[in-house]
Amino acid sequence: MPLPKAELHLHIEGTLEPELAFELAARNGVTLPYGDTGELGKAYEFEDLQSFLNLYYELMAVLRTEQDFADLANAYLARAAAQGVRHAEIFFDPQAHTKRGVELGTVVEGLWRALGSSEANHGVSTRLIMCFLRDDSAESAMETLRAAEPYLARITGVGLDSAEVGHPPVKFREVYEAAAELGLRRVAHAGEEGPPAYIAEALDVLGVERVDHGLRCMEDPALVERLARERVPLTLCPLSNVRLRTVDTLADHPLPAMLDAGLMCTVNSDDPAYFGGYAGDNFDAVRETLALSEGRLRELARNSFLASFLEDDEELRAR
Ligand code: ES4
Ligand code: ZN
Repeated sequence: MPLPKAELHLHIEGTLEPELAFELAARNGVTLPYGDTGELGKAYEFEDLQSFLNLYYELMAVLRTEQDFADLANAYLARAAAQGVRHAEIFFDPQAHTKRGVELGTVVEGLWRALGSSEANHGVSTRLIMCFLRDDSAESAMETLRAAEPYLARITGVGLDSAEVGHPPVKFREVYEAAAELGLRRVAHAGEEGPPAYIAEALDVLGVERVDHGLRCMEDPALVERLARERVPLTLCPLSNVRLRTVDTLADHPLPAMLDAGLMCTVNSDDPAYFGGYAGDNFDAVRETLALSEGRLRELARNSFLASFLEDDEELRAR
């Protein structure tokens, strides 16, 4: 039995497996610049975040209809459930779809076809978090927030993702203020490729409740001390860090040092179809390669529920 856990850092578009990409391409009459899954498979060797994002955005071309988004999310939920995920807080990138002419309503309603019945079908409770692309303008993010107002019953929070360096959190100050006024929870990617200062800025300027990645906090001892004292959850993604070369090898991952420093760490999968594993695979990898004790693994699983946006009663039922 895999350890029950919550997944807090998962981009639904990053769960698009090559087989499903080709199936949807055929269904929608979309031509991919790869002949078959074998040829596509060779494109999964990444240099850095941007080289991954290029493929991630390219393959999204196959996602066109509500049913495509429903099929994508159902495939993810089935895999997650098999690896012990009881609760998933799922990111999606509305601008990556609206800029291709796919309406926000198609994305949200399509995802909801799967998420709305996920507890019954997969035994996985869910939340939806809408991410703004930080390499697009703040104006575009604000328009996206306004366009999402009819769907806010289905959206728990906002996040910030895509190319980090050169796009500091402060760029989105007004957008996050408006999101807070709408009652939305707030998270942001910070300290993946960007400097530790972006982590402090995400907390102080955007008011985030969790930091996605946060890995580079380890370069700033005063920041580590603050994050530990304030019990700020960090949603780490070990296999992602290896594939995007944020760490040299998994054996070099700072997770054990982060736990020893008292940081509230969680282990997540980020873009599992691209980085070689789902939530359980990430747990297995750190257990084996970083030699984490059973106590540490239980701590990581417990943190995932404590750091989730579940209400207390739901959280107790999920774990
Ligand atoms: C992402 Cl790994 C990562 N970092 C930033 N933005 C993203 N969007 C999808 N995956
Ligand atoms: Zn991410």
